Amino acid sequence: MSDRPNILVLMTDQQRADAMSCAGNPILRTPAMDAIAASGVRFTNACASTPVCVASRMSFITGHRAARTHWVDNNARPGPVPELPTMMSLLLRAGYWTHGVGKMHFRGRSYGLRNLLTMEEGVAHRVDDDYLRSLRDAGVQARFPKGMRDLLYFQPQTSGVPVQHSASNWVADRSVDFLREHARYRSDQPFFLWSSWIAPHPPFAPSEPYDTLYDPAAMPLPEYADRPVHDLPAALWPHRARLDGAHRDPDRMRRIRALYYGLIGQVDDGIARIMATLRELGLDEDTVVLFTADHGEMLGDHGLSQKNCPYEPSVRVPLLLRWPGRTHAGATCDDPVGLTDVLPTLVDELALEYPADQGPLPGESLLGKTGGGLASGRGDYVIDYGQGPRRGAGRLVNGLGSGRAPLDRRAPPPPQVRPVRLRRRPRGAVRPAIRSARAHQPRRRAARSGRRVPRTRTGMGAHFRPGASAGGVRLIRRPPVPHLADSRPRPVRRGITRRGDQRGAVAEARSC
Ligand SMILES: [Ca+2]
Repeated sequence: MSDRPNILVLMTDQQRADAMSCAGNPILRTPAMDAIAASGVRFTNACASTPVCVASRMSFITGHRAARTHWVDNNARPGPVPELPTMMSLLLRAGYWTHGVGKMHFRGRSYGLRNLLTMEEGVAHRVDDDYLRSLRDAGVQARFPKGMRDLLYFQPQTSGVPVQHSASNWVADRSVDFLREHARYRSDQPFFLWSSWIAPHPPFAPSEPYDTLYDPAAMPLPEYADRPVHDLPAALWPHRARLDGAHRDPDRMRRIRALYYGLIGQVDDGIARIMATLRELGLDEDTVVLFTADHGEMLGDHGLSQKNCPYEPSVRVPLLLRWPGRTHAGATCDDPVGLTDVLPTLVDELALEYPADQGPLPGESLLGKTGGGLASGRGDYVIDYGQGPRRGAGRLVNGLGSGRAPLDRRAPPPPQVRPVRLRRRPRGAVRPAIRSARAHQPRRRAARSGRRVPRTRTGMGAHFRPGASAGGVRLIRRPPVPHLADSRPRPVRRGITRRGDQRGAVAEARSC
């Protein structure tokens, strides 16, 4: 192992921590992921720094929490954009050839990737999507190559794209291409390759034959799927609606889970090909391999879907690390760790120069102990959750194993997770949210004008950025949005008849 090993990051989108056979899943078969775990260390209590796509990925590449990155959700842009170093920019400066393939969830900036082959799921990315261009070049006719969204988002689907042209195969194929090209032309230079799949993110639409890889009849039903909606925190009510009633439809829920597992199975086959290529090229003993996901998936637990909530299926992620010469084969580590610990691991192990004025990093090396683990004996891992002015911080407590248990939260608890009181209005479940949104209208106007206003009773419906300090809240003036500031008449989009539908479509697109 050289002092400048290659780095291979394998990332899925929305894969639960229990969705690997090496994590004890009795149904799912993931031999390639298992092989990485068997040759390295598996972290059993790993979680995203925040259970939201873009915010999690930004914390992953910068090593900082959301309050520092200013990415708190899937906002198209953050507040003030800090020029934080990323793991790619640090490695690029250290002489690495940095290359990305697949879904990054950022565009317009490379964040230190020298080359990037894009495959994004959102409509806005089609103009510069390398995967879609490859379909066009191959003559593949597919109207929904990444599955149908909107009203069919949580309907079981089978992709119309042949498996050899499918999105998951494309990530593996382009990763294999990169490895061969690099070994041929740049063998004297270490590489950083980030292979990133959209799967198993919904729509659950694997190509044949992965749509029948698992028998729906063998699938377990979600945990606590019959949880009453009024028992959920108000912030999670929209998630119940987005599941489209699937949690009350056992057949559909089993089918969804079978397709979810099928998507993971296809990713696993791709990982097997990438790892086989590493061995074929003689690079496997000089390449660090990290496998993880940006967050989990509720998959019907608590009657909820996707992520964006502080429950374990949403927050916990798989995390495997194979560092030849450093990790012990087949080791497991129960330390509460997270995605913000990855960059400090690279900084420590590779002696990367991290700018002193950008620190300190909140995480620490995953290899602080021999064989894998933190040197500090950390008792919990703090996550960020919520989007209002009183965003909460949660702690993943070591040893939590139940799929039902929510995370511990630091005092004061965020309003989103307080019990919902509906004694006076048992039928008015939507009214508190409506009142809350109205209550924040003056706050929004005040924020635009830069005035400081007292905090209201609830944080629902607010769009203020969090403060930099953990205990305080700082209102940051939102920059004007150009298309809203423009008073000229907007062109009418034909085919969409109601404004409400447009809002729904926007919300759908932003929720990926
Ligand atoms: Ca995601």
